[in-house]
Amino acid sequence: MSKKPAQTVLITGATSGIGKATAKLFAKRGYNLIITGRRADRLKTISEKFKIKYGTIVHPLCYDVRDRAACEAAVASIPEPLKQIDILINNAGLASGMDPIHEGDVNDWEIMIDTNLKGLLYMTRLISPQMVERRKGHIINVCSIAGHEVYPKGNVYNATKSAVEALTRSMRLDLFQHNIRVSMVSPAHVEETEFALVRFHGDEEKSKIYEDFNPLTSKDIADTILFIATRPKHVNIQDIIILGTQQGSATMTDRSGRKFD
Ligand code: NDP
Ligand code: 8X3
Repeated sequence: MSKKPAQTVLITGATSGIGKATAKLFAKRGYNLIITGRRADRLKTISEKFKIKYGTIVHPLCYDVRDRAACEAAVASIPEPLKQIDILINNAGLASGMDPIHEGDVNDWEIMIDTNLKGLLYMTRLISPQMVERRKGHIINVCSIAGHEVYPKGNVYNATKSAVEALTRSMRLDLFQHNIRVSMVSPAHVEETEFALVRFHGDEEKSKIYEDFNPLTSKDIADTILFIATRPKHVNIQDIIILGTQQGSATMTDRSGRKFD
C-alpha cells in the first residue's frame, strides 16, 4: 500500500513562542512545514535543526506580515511541492505597549492592527483560494482570551483579538460550504514566549509577569493546535479557550506562587 503524502502546514510567526513550539510538534509528527517570521537567523537555525532531528521538509520564509507585497512575494516563492497548503496557522501577532487609551502610543496601535489583523487577512486571502479550489484545508487562528474579555490598558490589543474572534466565525460562514475548516485557539498567559518582552518594549523587569504563578506553556498551546488539526474530517472545532489552572479570567490570577512546579 502506498504511503499517504505528508500534509503541509504553514505557520506564521514560528521564530519563537507558540509558533516555534507548534512547528516542533508538527515536525515531530511528520508534517511538511513552512515557517515564517522576520528573523532570518532563527528561521535558518530552526529549519536546519528540525530537518535533521525529524527528517521532515522545513521551508523558511523571511518577511514581515504587515507588508502586503512581501506576503504576496513570499507565498509566490513557495516551491511547487509545498504550494498546496493543507493547514494555515495564523499565529504571528503581538501586544505592543500597555497604556490607558488616553496615553496610548499610536505607533503601538498601528503595529498591533497591522500585524494581528491585516497580516492575518493578507495570509488568509493568499492561501485560502487554493484550499477552496481543492475543497480541502484548515485555517487555525491564534486568538487570545483578550478576544473574549477586555481588561484595563488592553484596549487596542483587545480590539485586534476581538476582531480575530469575529473574523474566525465569519470566515467559517464563507468557507464551510467549500469543505474548509476554520478554528481558533484562545489562550490566557503563556510562558516560553517573547510576548511580555515584546509588549513591554524589551523591558526585562516589567516582562517578569509569569514568575509567581504557573501559566500555560507554549507546548500546551502547540498540543491544543495539534488536537484541533487532527480531529476527524467531519469535526470542526470553533474555539478552545484555555487558561492556566491558577488563572480564573484575564484579570484574575492567583499569584501566590508556582503551585505545580
Ligand atoms: P512571541 O513574541 O514569542 O512570538 C511571536 C511571533 O510572531 C514571532 O515568531 C515573531 O517573529 C512573529 N511576528 C511578530 N510580528 C511579526 C511581523 N510583523 N511579521 C512576521 N512575523 C511577526 O509571542 P507568542 O508566541 O506568545 O505569540 C504568538 C501568538 O499568540 C500571538 O498572536 C499572540 O497574540 C498570541 N497569544 C499569546 C499569548 C501569551 O500569553 N504569550 C496568549 C494568547 C495569545 P519575528 O519577530 O521573527 O518576526
Ligand atoms: C495574551 C494573553 O491576557 O495578556 O494574549 O491578553 S493576555
